[in-house]
Amino acid sequence: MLKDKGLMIWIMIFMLLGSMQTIAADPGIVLDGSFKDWKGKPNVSDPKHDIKTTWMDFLQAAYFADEEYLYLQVKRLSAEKSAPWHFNVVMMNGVKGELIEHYPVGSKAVYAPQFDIVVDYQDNRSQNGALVNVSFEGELLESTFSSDNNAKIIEFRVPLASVGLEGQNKQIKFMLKSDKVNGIIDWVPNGKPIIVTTGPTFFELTTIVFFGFVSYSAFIVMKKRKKNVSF
Ligand SMILES: [Ca+2]
Ligand SMILES: [Ca+2]
Repeated sequence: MLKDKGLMIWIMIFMLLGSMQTIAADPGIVLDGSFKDWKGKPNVSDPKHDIKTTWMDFLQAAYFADEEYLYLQVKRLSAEKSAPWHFNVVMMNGVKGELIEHYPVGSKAVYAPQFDIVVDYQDNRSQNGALVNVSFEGELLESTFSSDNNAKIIEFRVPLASVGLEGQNKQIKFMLKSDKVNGIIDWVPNGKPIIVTTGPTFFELTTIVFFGFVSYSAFIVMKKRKKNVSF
């Protein structure tokens, strides 16, 4: 009986350690225009000069998804302060929202909802950085001051609930779509969409595996003890 109590205390200590690990290791992205938090996140590169307008020319997209949001860091070739930078995040497997006709590859139409991203220097031309506005079907959802000094690199997030893809372990398929210039659209990536799976994160998974291991060990110990009862 005393031995079982001791075991219970050990299990509780392990559980506490496990939950502390989850909190300490949360790999969240902060939308602040500082990009250190993107280290180690997956990314897709895009060729330069595949669209004539250099300030619409995507170079790279890094991405990360939790249960609620798809986070993106987007780089372009140059910045243009006289015009807002508009592009779309097309949610290829979105199940909510207006289905818009797209042609990401050749002449085959794809129907998918999209977010509108507008990077705007309005009223802020003398200052460093720019506002990144995220809208869905005309409604402004997020507005964050989250670019580098000349807004060549931005970070933002889109809420997955708008397109019905919120929740854990959901597969998200998306593409970036520039505005059209001389009949050309810069798509990221070229060809198939980016696929990312929503949380739990690697760290949460580690904790779950850890818990599983602890529970299993405890179970084995209990079993052995029950077998060895001799007092
Ligand atoms: Ca950041
Ligand atoms: Ca490009």
